[in-house]
Amino acid sequence: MVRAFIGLGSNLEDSEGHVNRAFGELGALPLSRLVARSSLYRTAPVGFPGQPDFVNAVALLETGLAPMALLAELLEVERCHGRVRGAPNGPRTLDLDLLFHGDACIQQPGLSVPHPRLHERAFVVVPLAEIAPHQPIPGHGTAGERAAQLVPLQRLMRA
Ligand code: PH2
Ligand code: MG
Ligand code: MG
Repeated sequence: MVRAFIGLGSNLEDSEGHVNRAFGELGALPLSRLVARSSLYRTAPVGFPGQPDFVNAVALLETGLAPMALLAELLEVERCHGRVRGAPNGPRTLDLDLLFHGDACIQQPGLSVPHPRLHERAFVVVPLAEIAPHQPIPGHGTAGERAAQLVPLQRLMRA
């Protein structure tokens, strides 16, 4: 079993509902248990302006799924939430990003772990730091240290 962190994001339809349901679905994945969930955060869109604000959060799973098997499960959960792949960084009903899978370092088509841009994204680092302040972000100290360097986020709902 390894600890896997998943970033959740939604900015279409009932975003809070999509993210809250996704926590339950992550915990029900094969060989997996939901260990922690962050609060929900309301965040301004990054990288593609003019779209609705996001609801973001981070989940910690304990899982026996290998990285590619877990990725396939995440894509299937996204699909069940009506995810349609449009513009990169564009609006979505549900985005589930594999941030860390134990201490695996993976560069494969369709999967880069640790997630390559996570250290610059407050919408990932701040909820990650809430549930795992000591989690290392390679090259950037711990999640707690990195969060202190980024803008604070508006907490929408406590876990
Ligand atoms: N996801 C993106 C691009 N921009 N901005 C916010 N605030 N939250 C996101 O989850 C997000 C984003 C690509 O996945
Ligand atoms: Mg994403
Ligand atoms: Mg994604």
